[in-house]
Amino acid sequence: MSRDAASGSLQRDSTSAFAILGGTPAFAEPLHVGRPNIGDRDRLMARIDGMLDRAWLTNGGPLVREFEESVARILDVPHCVAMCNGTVALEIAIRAANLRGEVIVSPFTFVATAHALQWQQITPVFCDIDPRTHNLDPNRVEDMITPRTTGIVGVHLWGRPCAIDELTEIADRRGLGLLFDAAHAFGCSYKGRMIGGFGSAEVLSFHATKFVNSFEGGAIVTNDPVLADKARLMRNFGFADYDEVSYVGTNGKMPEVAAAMGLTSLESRHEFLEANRRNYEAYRAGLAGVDGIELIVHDDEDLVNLQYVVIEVDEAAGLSRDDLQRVLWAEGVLARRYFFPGCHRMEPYRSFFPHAGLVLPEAERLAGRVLSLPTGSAADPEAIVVVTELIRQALAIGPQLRREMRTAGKADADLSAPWPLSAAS
Ligand code: T4K
Repeated sequence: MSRDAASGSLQRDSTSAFAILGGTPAFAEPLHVGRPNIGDRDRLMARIDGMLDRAWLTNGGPLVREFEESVARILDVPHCVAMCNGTVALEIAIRAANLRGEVIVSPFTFVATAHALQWQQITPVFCDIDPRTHNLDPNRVEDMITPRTTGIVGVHLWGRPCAIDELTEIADRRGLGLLFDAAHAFGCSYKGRMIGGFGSAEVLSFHATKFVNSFEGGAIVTNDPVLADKARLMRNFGFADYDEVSYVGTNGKMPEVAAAMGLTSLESRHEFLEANRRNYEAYRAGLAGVDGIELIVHDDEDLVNLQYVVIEVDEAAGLSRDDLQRVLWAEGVLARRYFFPGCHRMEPYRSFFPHAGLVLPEAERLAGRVLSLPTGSAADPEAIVVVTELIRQALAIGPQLRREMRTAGKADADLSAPWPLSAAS
């Protein structure tokens, strides 16, 4: 943090005080979205020591089995099949659930959800979202069903559950498979039941940036023993025995070192949640009453992990989302436009469906408004107060700031990765 930010005297009451127009940045080091939650290092190192002593590094080792049992217990689901990452877990779940042809999915998600289908020559059919939940709008799903449709993949974006009851009813009535991408939803619940037990299967991500992480990792969780067995075989090349292969398979195995991190991370999940809650409340307090900014909310009845803090920026208040992002980046706050511009505007989908945007008005609108802000156990609460002050003060003089950014040639500043991705300092 710079000296004025650290002393709590952040003053951005004139346009020239903002770093984008020549002022001193609030943060000397970039403040990232997605800084990993690191659990107890001693516990991690002890597990890694044990792994090295056993000389059992992957292929169904004891740490992976313990991790699977722990996840299954926490989510109250009978089967957990750990994988090397969430994307491969999605691919395997899609194959194990026998989805083919066309599958209905939200365009407003990380591109992995769509890619996991397309990778297997299944066409993702993008269906518009509900602007209140950011998730698939069940009222639009039926319009997208064709004779080639075999399933629906819902995404619990930001850990907020999909319209699970409605999607289940549609899938059952129309004879479709139903999977959920629960990459954001570990530890979240829906109507008193843990996310993980809905649809034919749900898919988790334990990527470094997730609430609970195993460096890289993922899992399929399901109530269906047949699907779980299939997924177990598929993640290990289809091997049912030393010399017998029963399905086409891949290498989706989670290594022991990842499970060591996953188990350690699970042990600290209550502390991670506490940090996320503290941060979320600081954002809520700091952004209250700021015209043009809406912080996404969660249902009080549900369990949450609060791993994403997302605001919607209404351009009518004077600054567009991109203007605000440029202002924040100049200050060292690396807010992210998750999930701009929407999968349908990424390749290969934009070439396949160049006019998809016409039937996705809500996804298009939302992709222009959202901004994810730093949180997690690595985010210093004082830093969050500074971030909210920056936003508040920028919006207070929004139209003037925007005009002067234009005059200074800063309104088009590049929003591609500003720091080397491999060396996020
Ligand atoms: N479905 C959904 C809905 C998902 O969101 C995701 C993944 C998946 C499926 C697929 O699951 P995985 O196959 O990944 O298990 C990041 C993550 O890589 C990705 O896991 C996540 N969603 C997505 C939302 O975010 P990028 O391309 O934005 O990552 P990157 O490299 O820009 O990192 C984000 C920020 O995190 C950086 O600004 C710095 C910080 N960071 C990152 C890493 C890896 C660190 O500080 N330390 C680190 O080690 O995708």
